[in-house]
Amino acid sequence: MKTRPQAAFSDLVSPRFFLCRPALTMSDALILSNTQRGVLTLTLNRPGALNSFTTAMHGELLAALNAAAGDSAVRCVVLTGAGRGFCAGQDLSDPAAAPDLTPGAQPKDLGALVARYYMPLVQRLRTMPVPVVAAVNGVAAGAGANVALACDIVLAGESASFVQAFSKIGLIPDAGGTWLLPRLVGRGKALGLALLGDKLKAAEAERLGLVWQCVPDAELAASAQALGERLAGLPTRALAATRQAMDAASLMSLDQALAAEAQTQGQLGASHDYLEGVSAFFNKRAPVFKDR
Ligand code: T3D
Repeated sequence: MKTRPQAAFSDLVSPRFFLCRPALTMSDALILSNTQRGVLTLTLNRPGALNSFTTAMHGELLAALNAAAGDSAVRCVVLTGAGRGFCAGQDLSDPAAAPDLTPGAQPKDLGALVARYYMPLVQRLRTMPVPVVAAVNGVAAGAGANVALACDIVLAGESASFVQAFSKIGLIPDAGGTWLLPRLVGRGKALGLALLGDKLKAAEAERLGLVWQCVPDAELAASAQALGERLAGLPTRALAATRQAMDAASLMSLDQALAAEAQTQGQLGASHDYLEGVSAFFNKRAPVFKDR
């Protein structure tokens, strides 16, 4: 039997969520949800299959993210996994994706599956009106790794690892991997990771700049909550605009980026949070940001 350090996120998951959804029990829900002090923690909950994605889990995760996007009480989202893994990517046994191994059988349309499920998920993460933190509590493989890397800040427990598992089953990195990886670590390292599919440990991922910080496993849940609360206290609209501006600027000339910055600054300069930030600065008090 494998014994690995287990993140303590289950401690944060409130039974209240299940009580208000009588059709579900704790073990049925594929996404566990808990909000504390403006931080919504979403936990991928298929630990027996390392939280790999089924179409059903995709549906619940996207619904939870959409609900969070429309809920002004949520000022940061933390995404993590139940049990010893973060997410092993596509569930290779899900009927939607599993190849029919009978000779001559029609191949599954993986392109349609990726376009229907992974595209909207990554697009949703990159357009959330609040910051999104990935708290990677164990192995993150295939699309599971790239979903984590699509989040704004990635915290990794020291036993976490990242595997671009695609090449081992004859695929290319998806869920944004071809775009994200070279931007995070440069073309050379990105190709090395993608072609070889080796397991990258959390400490090395931090050294390469693939993740923000590697923390002791026992501290991951508390660190993610503390980081989430810090982000929740910042001017949310400006944070989302910062992500949007940086993503857009990566495809622009300097002149175009300067013009885009001026345009966005023009919008943010008319916000409550700008007035509040400047007022708090001159009055030497803590700001209270409200915009979403
Ligand atoms: O549909 C499409 O294919 C297009 C979309 C593609 C997106 C993708 O994500 S493609 C990449 C899919 N993911 C993988 O190829 C990763 C497969 N898993 C692994 O390589 C390893 O499991 C890990 C490196 C992630 C972890 O290894 P280890 O030794 O810690 O755990 P394990 O013993 O291999 O797995 C534990 C259990 O989870 C095991 O089940 P069992 O034997 O205890 O009943 C294993 O079968 C299951 N599991 C792990 N990954 C998946 C999975 N079951 C279904 N799908 C998985 N991806």
